Amino acid sequence: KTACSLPSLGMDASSLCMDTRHYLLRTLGAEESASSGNSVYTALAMSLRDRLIERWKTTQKKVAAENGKRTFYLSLEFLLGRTMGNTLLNLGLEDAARDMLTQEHRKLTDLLEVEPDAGLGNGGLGRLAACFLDSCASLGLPVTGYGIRYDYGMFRQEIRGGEQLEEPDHWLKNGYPWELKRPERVRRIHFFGRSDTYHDAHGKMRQRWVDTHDVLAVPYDIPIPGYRNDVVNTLRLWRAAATVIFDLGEFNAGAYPEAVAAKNSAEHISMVLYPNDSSENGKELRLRQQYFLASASLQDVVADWVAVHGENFRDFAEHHCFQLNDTHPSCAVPELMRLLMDEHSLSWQDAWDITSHTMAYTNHTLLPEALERWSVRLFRQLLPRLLEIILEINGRFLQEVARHAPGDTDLLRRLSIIEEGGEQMVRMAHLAVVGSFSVNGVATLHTQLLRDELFADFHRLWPKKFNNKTNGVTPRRWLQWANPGLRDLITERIGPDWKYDLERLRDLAAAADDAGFRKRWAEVRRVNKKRLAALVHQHTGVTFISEALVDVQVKRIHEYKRQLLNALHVIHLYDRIKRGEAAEVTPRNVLFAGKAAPGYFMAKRIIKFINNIANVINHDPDTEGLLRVSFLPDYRVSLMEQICAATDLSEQISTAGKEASGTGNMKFMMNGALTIGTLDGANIEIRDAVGPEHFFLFGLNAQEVGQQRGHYNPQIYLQADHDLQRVMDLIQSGYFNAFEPGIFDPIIHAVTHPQDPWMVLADFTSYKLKQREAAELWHDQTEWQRLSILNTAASGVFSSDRTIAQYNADIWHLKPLIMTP
Ligand code: DL6
Repeated sequence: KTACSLPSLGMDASSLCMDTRHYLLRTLGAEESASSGNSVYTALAMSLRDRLIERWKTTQKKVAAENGKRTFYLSLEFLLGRTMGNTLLNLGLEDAARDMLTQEHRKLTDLLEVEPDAGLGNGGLGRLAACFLDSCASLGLPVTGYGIRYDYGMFRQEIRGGEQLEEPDHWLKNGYPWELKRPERVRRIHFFGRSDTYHDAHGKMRQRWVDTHDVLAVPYDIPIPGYRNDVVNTLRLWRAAATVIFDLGEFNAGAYPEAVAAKNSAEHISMVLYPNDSSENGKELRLRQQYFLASASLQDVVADWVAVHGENFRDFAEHHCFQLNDTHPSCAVPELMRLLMDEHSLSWQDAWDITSHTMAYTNHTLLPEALERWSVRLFRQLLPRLLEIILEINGRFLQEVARHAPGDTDLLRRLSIIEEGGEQMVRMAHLAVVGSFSVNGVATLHTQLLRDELFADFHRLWPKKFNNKTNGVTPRRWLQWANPGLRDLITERIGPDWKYDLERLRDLAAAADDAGFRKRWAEVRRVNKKRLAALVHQHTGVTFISEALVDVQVKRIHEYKRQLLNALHVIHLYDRIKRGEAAEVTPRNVLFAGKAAPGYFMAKRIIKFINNIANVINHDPDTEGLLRVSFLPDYRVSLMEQICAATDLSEQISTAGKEASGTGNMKFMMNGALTIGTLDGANIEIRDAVGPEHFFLFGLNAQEVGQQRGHYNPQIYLQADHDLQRVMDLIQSGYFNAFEPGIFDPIIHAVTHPQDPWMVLADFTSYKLKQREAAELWHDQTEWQRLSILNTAASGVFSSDRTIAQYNADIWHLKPLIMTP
């Protein structure tokens, strides 16, 4: 019997107010009259966290009682952004919090701005993981996320003199009220040492990993609430810590820095997120991070199993699935083998049956430079026991292939997990494919290209392993939260059911022909655009033209995403204004944002190029009221929440076949933007959903891009388009770099070179013509708003709830939790 029991927490403004005051005054020790925004934010976060914890506990009890299958989503990145707004929305406490704060003469919007983004990811892949967690919880699926708690997330970007400067992102400096440290669940991770053969108590010859240098993995749990269903799942992030803080011998000898060297070196593992989006990181520390995550997470899951079932692993595979978010966590394959064989005495065959029936791999890129390979030499040094297991997996796999295709040594060479030739390398994608029962791409075209090109040999071997799961985004954050005006207008028109089933947005299509509704739709969008204009002005000094088309390309800066194509078009618009065609140019605000990987020279030069163009255009009086160009610094989740609600034209203009899916494209569509895009990634499915006549399609398709390879001649396109020639002449003349001679030569060289893999000039003319169509349509506001509504109405299929339901139906097979009140 307990001496006292706790009442359950109230979900109204006054309970929230009491608790927030309690934390503010009694826990944080703030002054009633002069508490800072940060203290109030923290106090409110703590009261919300209490409510999350209540539901978290019941969810955990339910999961344990049902003893069903569970999925573990392993990812080096979770790009959560801010958490308070999402928590208020999902718990249904938004109005209560607003009322409470109004009484205190504070605004919720101000308080929300206090929270730094948790930027533990680079871009699409990390944000997808965050959307998936929201959907899993909202669908009541028992899914746990496992990641790394980086001390420093994605760098903060500043723009100075048009160039990107990187600043460390110390997102934890004021503490993070959404996490709970779980010191009782610390795990020990091995590095270095050697593999040792020994005889166990039964005289059986076994392997063990000895003489290791160990690091501790300390878990921090973040609650992930579902949407109004009382389910709270877990995101468990690991932080690295030293096994011994101090070397007392060194310390006593006066060698103070040396005494803490081991601690520092251990803690480096979770110090910082590698900021490369689409290229290999290739550094030893990165491999340490990958193994650290895989080992800590698997040990955690295996320990839970052993606590209940002892050493009986017979049903383990039926109860677990590990979804690998790209190859980054694919050390999980040999690590699970190691744990089962070395630590729990299973035979190779039993361990392999379990491993290869629990691992599932998602591929997110076809770009060769992003496909991870680690040198065998590094593996041998850092993870000797793992390498031994990988080599054994490969040996057995190649024997199977040889039986299947006798004498085909070229096939063996192509399929091998170990790349031969130069320095031996471990191909992580091959390891993931061989070790998994499911391999999926993230959009129809991408999966097709995986089957036909990247993994063609594997696909011939195991056709059933391959499947598609087109990405999606959570409509809670990306529509309901980001666009409350639209949310309320939609609900007023079609009722609230769409909030639980986004496909119901279809019911909105009929409203596209209702003039009164269109007017209100346009009005909501106008308010959003004003808010975005204020933000752009605040951060760049650029004043947007009111009522003008808002044309947006925000995403990582990469040559394949072709911000350059957009920039060339902007110059073309400027050129038209300057040559006296101002009357034919539709007023337009062009917005760019995105970070370049710090070591990616061309991406950084593209940022400089865009900023210089913006500077020239915005200061030329001839462009007044016609064209504004801005580069918004430090693109991140919380900025996108404002941007996507205010965009008219969404730029999805990658070279066909290069963008695996894209997810920004979906966020824009959901919020009523029209898309100009190539037949790439999920654009194809967006166009199918909204109808081809409502999508501005241009450019070569993936097949044509493939056919041009080796024969591409940009000069042909240059000579065929007078406008393009003028654009290139203007750049070449130094018009945009008057005092910085030669700085854009690399850009000129890149787009005019026959080796340009991104074929920028090939698509310029069709892009220009489609842009003209879009600009003409803008003048017909009735039609534009109609198409805007139709875009939102057709966007239901891009909810990550649909994506997750498909993962569950085809790969995970989890039983949803039903929480009884
Ligand atoms: O699947 C999420 C996201 C896709 O939408 C993007 O198209 C794709 O570029 C991105 N991939 C990466 C590459 N990382 N790796 N490996 O971020 O994934």
